Amino acid sequence: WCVPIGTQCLHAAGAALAFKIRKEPRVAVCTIGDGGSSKADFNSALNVAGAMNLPLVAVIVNNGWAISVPRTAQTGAKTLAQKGIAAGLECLQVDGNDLIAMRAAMDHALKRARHGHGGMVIEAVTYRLSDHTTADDARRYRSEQEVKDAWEREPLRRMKAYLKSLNAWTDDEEAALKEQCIKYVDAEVNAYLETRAQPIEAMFDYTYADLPADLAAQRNEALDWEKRA
Ligand SMILES: Cc1ncc(C[n+]2csc(CCOP(=O)(O)OP(=O)(O)O)c2C)c(N)n1
Ligand SMILES: [Mg+2]
Repeated sequence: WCVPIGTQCLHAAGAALAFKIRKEPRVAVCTIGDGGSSKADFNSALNVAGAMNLPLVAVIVNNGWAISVPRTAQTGAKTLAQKGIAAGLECLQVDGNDLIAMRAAMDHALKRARHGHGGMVIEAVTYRLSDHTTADDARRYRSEQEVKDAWEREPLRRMKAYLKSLNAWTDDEEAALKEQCIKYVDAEVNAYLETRAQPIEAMFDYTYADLPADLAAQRNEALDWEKRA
């Protein structure tokens, strides 16, 4: 999980290369946003996956927006899936709000890659229903209507309607599941809130086997500062 967008694709390509060298029947999967698919790192990862026939599956979560930049301003490419063509990868654009279609696409991609037939790019077409972050206010750059329309295609609602049409899901089951989810989330949140604060030197302690001299000096300074505080 990386904050610098795109680098995870290179890590995934590296992992895929390791699987190949070790002859392990494993596949590296990375996900990236529509915005991230414009980054050099993403394209480099696809290139090496094609050149070395690596078991890499790149899933582009095309939710229509990269913070305030719309998909239309992101690239001149007609689809994001086609970005894999130049790299020699198989590419597929899927309705990302259709759980069953996504599952089928991933099964296909994983099977191919696991059997040595190479990497694949899957573009999942979906929509970002919320703000990008709590620091964002999406009302400044997109219409309420657009968001309202997207809610009609919201994947969980769609799945629920489908299951109900098959008599495979009831309101009671839904209520029970929601209660179970709320309990689970509350327990995790409470466990997090009870996490002890790390000691000040922790920020120096887990990156280097041998701390470089300048950081060692800063570590001492931090400890002195804490003693004085
Ligand atoms: C290299 C880099 N540049 C800029 C940012 C700031 N940033 C964080 S999220 C984001 C937009 C990402 O959009 P997208 O790839 O479509 O992903 P989404 O959030 O929509 O899933 C940007 C520009 C970053 N984290 N890393
Ligand atoms: Mg996006």
